[in-house]
Parts: sequence; C-alpha cells; structure tokens
Amino acid sequence: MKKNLVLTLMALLLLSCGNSKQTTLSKETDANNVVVGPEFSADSAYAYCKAQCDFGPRTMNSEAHDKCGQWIADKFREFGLEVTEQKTTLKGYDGTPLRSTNIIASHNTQATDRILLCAHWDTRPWADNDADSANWRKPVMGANDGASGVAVMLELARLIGRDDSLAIGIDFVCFDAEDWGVPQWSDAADDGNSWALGAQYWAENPHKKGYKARFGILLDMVGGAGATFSHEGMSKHYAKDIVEKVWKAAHVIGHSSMFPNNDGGMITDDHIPVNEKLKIPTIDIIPYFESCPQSSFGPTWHTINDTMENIDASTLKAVGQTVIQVIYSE
Ligand code: AHN
Ligand code: ZN
Repeated sequence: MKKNLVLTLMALLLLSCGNSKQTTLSKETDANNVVVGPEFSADSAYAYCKAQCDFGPRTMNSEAHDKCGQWIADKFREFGLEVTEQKTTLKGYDGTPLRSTNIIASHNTQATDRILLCAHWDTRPWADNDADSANWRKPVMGANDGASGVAVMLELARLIGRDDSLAIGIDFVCFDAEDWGVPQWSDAADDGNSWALGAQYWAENPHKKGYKARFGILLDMVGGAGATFSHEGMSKHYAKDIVEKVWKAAHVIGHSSMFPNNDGGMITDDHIPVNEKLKIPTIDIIPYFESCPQSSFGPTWHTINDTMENIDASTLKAVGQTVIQVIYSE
C-alpha cells in the first residue's frame, strides 16, 4: 500500500475518535502498524500442497514430475496469471540430462515495478539423509521440500490474481531441478553448483530480457510442523533490508514466535544465482531447527518422512500471510 494511503487511513482512524471500527481495507494494530491485504487461506494452501503430493514424488525425468508441472501451470492460468514454461535440458552432477521446466506466472505484466516470489517444485530423487540407509536411494515425497513453497505461491496467486487494485507487478517463479545436488552417499565432490540448476538457468536466461524486480523472496520448506524461520546468512549478506522488512511484517501480524530475530545458517539455495547473476536482492525463508540432530532444516529433511502427515497448515498460513503483508505494504 502507498505510504500516503496509510497516512490517510491513520488520519481517518484518528478522526473517527474513539470509534475503533476497522476499515474494509485494513485493521489497526497500533499507531504505526496496520494489517493489510486479503486473508490467506491455510486450508487452500494445504490442499495445493496435497494435490502436488498426490502425483507422487516429482523427481526429474519422471511422469509424475511432468504431470504435476502441467497442473501447476494450469492453476496459475486459472487464477488469471500469464504463464511461461521455460523448458531446457540441464546436466546433473554425474552428467545425467535433466528435462527441466521453470514455470513463471506473472500478475500485472505491464507494471515495471515488480516483486519476485519463488520456490522450487521438483523433489529430491534420494532420501539420503534418512536415518535408515536402506532408504537412501528412495525418492522423497517432498510435501515440505518442494510442494509447500509452490502451495503458498498458488494461494497467493489465487488472491492476487483477482485483485485489480494491486498496482505493483508480481512474478511467481517455480524453479525446477533444485534438489539434484550431490547425494551424501556419492563420492563426487559437492562445490554447491549441483544444486539450484533451474534457478541458475533462469538467472542466466530470465523469461524477459533485462528482467528486474525490487526484491525477491524465496520460499523453501515453509510447511513443516514446528518450523521457525531465522535470518538466513546469505540473505543477510545480499539483502539485509529485505530480511528486516519481512521479519517486521511477520511481527506486525502476530507471528513473532515463528519468525525470531536471530541468525540461522548460510544456505546454498535458489536465491544465490538470483542475487549473484540478476542482482535482485532476494532472501530465503527457510526453517532453522537449532537443536535438531538430523538436520537444521528439521527432522524430515531428505527423509522418507517428508510427507503430508508432517505438514502443518498453520506454518503455511503464517508464511503466506506474512508475504501478503509485505506485498500490500509496498
Ligand atoms: C544444501 O543442502 C546445500 N542446500 C539446501 C538447499 C535445499 C535442498 N533446499 C531444499 N532442499
Ligand atoms: Zn531438498
């Protein structure tokens, strides 16, 4: 929302003198903080998460992957966004050709002032962090690691797609081939470049020449039960003010316990090429489990337990409503 509109609303609230009724657009919280934008539906996001899992694991070069990608593109179109399917063949760490599709869905295509929202939609072919080595070569379901970020973006697109009042442009980019990084059971060296292959490709070949956005927000594993989101190190390095903006928004709408103001890890993820190649300041909302023995990403990360049973709609809701708050405050 424009600053002058916020001031006008605050002035109206003051003038109404003792009448603490909400306006239809926003709800007063305190003198400076106003809840803005439409209500994010946790149930809807949860259903979009489950719908992706119902295709099965969305591993590269699989039929489930291709069918789910088609479904994601169709949903964005149904919500009135303009969709580009960016297809290419990428190369895995061991040389395997990976048929990849980045799915880009845009709202307000003519606006030059834009915000980038992104998440990966492929799922990991190997549960290489599972406690049982018998599972290390089985695919993960990716309810959290894959489906959750896209689910939040689809619910955002449903709300934004029918909102003609939003002046800013929004681009949802679903990256493919994020999770084909060198498995723990492999002897191959992991220099970090085997991850985020779709994001690397898009950052070098954006769907529109000279693509620019004010800033970007990456949603990675945003549906896990018990998740909290700390400041990710690379996000702070490249986009400290955006980290502050997003965490402030979470606090304004009452999610300070899920978004603590402390430092998490430094993560190689899809936001790195976006920051480095496209120079769009982009942050990563990614869980940080400080004292989880299996992984700082949580107990189900890259295990066969990354399933819908371990998704909590209230995590999807907190993240989704926070993104709404950020977008509608711009
Ligand atoms: C690494 O483990 C190097 N990066 C985490 C990126 C990731 C994997 N996000 C989801 N799955
Ligand atoms: Zn993963």
